[in-house]
Amino acid sequence: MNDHVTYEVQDGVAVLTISHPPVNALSFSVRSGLFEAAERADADPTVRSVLIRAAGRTFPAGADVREFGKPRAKPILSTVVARIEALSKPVVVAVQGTALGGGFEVALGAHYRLAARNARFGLPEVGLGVLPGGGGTQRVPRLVGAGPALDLMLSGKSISAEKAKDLGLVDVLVDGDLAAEGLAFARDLAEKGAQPRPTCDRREGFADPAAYQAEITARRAKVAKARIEAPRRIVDCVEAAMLLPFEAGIAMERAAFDDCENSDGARALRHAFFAERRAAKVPELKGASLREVKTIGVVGAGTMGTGISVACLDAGFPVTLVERDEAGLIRGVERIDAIYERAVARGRIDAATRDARMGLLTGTTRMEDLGAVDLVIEAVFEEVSVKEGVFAQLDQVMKPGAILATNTSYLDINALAATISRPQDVVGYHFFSPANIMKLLEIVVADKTDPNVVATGFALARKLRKVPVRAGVTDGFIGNRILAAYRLAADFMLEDGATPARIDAAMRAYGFPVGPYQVLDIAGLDISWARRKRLAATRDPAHRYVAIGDHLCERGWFGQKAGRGYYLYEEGSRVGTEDPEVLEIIAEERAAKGITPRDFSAEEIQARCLGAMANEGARLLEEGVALRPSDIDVVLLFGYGFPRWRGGPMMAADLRGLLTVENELKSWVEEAPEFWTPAPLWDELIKNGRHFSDLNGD
Ligand code: 3H9
Repeated sequence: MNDHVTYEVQDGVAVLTISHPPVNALSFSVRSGLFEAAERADADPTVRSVLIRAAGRTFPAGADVREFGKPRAKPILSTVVARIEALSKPVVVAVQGTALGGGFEVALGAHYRLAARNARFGLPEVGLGVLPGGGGTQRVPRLVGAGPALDLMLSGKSISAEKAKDLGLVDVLVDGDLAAEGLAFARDLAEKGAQPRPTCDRREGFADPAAYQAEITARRAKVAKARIEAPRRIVDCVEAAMLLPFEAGIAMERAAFDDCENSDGARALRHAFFAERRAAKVPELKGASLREVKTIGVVGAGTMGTGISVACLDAGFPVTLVERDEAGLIRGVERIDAIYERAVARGRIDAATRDARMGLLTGTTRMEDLGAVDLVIEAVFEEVSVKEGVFAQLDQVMKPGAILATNTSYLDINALAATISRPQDVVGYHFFSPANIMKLLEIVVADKTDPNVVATGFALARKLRKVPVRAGVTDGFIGNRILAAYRLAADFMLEDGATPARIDAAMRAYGFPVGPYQVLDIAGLDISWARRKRLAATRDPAHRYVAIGDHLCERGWFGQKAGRGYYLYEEGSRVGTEDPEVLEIIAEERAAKGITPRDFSAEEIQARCLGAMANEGARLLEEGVALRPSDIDVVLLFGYGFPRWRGGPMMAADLRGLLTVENELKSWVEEAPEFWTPAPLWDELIKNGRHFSDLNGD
């Protein structure tokens, strides 16, 4: 029919094959091809039944998300699905891979569904801030009822083909040749004189109307406070499926989809989806020849070293873990063992998997044992002299061509690399704690890092199931530079009249799981104190400096682990309460600087924190530390709890309006010119009517 949908007739079966790599997304050409092919099959007197299948690795993984937010060319998906469903001959689909979103909806338009046993089905639209828009909200409940339908649509999680069959969404599981089985099934249907079996006419899912309605009521309560609109609209549509005629339900779904598609939340979530994938595309990949990484060494068996080891073991790498002394090594191995024990206890892995992974771990106190490994990740104490010592030792023992990655959060990797004979092999891998769980991996490229080493890092990150982002060398790389700006903006407000609790509440209201002072208390105030002390010598005395955190640290109030920090913690409690003595310290600091305290609304707190982050992001772009604005967003989304439905600080600035944000920054300049002065990039974008997203380069 066109390049993306072919039509052929075999043994009286019209075979419609979708071919639109890589994931057979249902873009305009696929939709129109399917529509025309359905018409043709209906009209062709030699055709007695129809098979819809997909070439390549997967049945369509959904609508083409790149078309979202733009006028959609007709036929729209729900028209295509309705056309397939209305065919006067039985229609069979054969599903392999992941039938997601619109792909699943196409399958629901068919009359019979075959699936490869390892196929998966899902309705992930909610993760993009929308709802199934190809009739899914009306057809799935007809087959399975409200509960399972809402599980699929509200969680966005996919289910196995077996589960789909148990629920009644799939008719037959296929172990052998799917295309051949599909063809045979369609031919058999024709021979038996089977009739179309449109899903829109089915009512199995409505068998118990009271239970259906009870499910709706319960879910409606659950999603009442959702931060995006889609979950509420999903519940409304599923309710309508039982109460309204099919066509009216479809119209309601359409209207809800349109509303959600153009919301800020959906735009931000789409941005996050593509930003994550874009981040993996770095210039070093072009023409790279990857270095082989089959074995990994980790130096340092503290929290980071053990977490990194688990991440590597989970990916199937043999890991040699090095610690200075026997006692430290034993503690480290015990920590790893405890992580796996917990995973078994929670049913995430079985005992055999744990044993296999622990079997890949070798502990040692001898650096020479790293002589044969392909990659060493150094995760020792964050102190230049300690790291330099380890680097010198590694330089002696590592084989030529092995990669030396440092898990520093702040230190100058160029300087570190310059201390050894092979700076080209040195790269930064900035993991986030807990390193076996947190998705983000900043890959820090030093001046002399060999591009092949960078490319190898990106390939490895995929194996470790991390989201890698390229960063240049600077104090704190991307994430901690933005974090420092965020905290400074918060500290200024603290000094000017806000309280930790007020700032934290405002940022939680924005969507962060915890506020900046809660994070400091959890992470330990001593870490950022060490950084401030390190930078003290080079700090310009004219720059505004807030010493409140230092005063807490001087008292040993390092946060939760010390029982007090910005908040007070009852013995063993992780929930802090406001500490009058901290408020006293803040008041004294204000008095010493002659500041008259004033109120800050939640909106102002949010605007200042976000403005500071975006401005720092603009500086990182100007300095070339970040390749593109969306990389900064990915770092904040995957490493710092930035709410995904806000898209990240750069996207949030785009959505708010660059001129608005820049004007706010300008209005605060007098308070701390070195901090609040907008980076020149703001003006450059604004005067050309551009946004940060225009710099993402696709
Ligand atoms: C929907 O269906 C709405 C309907 O109900 C109603 C409509 C009216 N569109 O992830 P990968 C690209 S909403 C466009 O690296 P994997 C992706 O960007 C949709 N492009 O592979 C990448 O491009 P590039 C509901 C898409 O093997 C390439 O394909 N569906 C889409 O790790 C490979 O992707 C979803 O939300 C798309 N839908 O994972 C499913 N999907 O190479 C979204 C992928 O240029 N997709 N691309 O960077 C996924 O979850 C994963 O891609 C999948 C494969 C699991 C399928």
